[in-house]
Amino acid sequence: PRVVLATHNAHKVEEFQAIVAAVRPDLEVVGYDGPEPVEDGVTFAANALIKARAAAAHTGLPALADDSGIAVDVLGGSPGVFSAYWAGHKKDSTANLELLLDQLSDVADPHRTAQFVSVIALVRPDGHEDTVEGRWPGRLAMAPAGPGGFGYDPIFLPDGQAPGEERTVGEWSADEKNAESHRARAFRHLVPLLETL
Ligand code: ITT
Repeated sequence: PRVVLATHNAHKVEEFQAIVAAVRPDLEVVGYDGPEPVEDGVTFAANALIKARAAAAHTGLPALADDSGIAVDVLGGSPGVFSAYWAGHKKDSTANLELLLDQLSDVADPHRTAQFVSVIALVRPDGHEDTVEGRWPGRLAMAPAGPGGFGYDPIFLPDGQAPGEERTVGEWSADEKNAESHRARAFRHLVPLLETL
């Protein structure tokens, strides 16, 4: 079976292809370069559905879309759905994570807790819709580290690492991230729904 992945973010495409290949190697994930709808939802699920519906309508294929972001507890869950544009209208990862670090400059551990969130929507040609969610808990580092990943990865310290040996996701390999991430966790919930494609 084929699905179209309704994202214009090349990092997400790469991560999805690795995550899907590990679990459903028979599933062919094709890219989407059709029109980008306006993401004006106020929840991850609403925005994921907006993107998946547009790609399903445009291609006639079952469509997957991910809407994701980082939710910082001490900021009441912000940047959340506004993660891609936190520092302005331009998608600038460095500006976004620097602004977030500035906003948390007075906040020390253990109050720097945050979660990455991914909601994946599946929209089928017959109009049937599902959403699944994955969360990845951790803390924000005081400064960025590591060349890997994208977005807020260089400042995210996932839970479960040995004290003194903690690395940001920017310092993790792609394989390590794809085994643990919010996107991988959401995808696990999606697997049973893909049986019937
Ligand atoms: P599409 O809408 O085309 O899928 P996008 O990058 O605009 O691409 P979102 O609207 O879902 O996607 O914004 C997600 C933002 O949240 C993204 O730009 C990053 O800043 C952040 N983010 C999401 N997942 C992340 C991850 O795995 N690592 C680091 N940052 C992430």
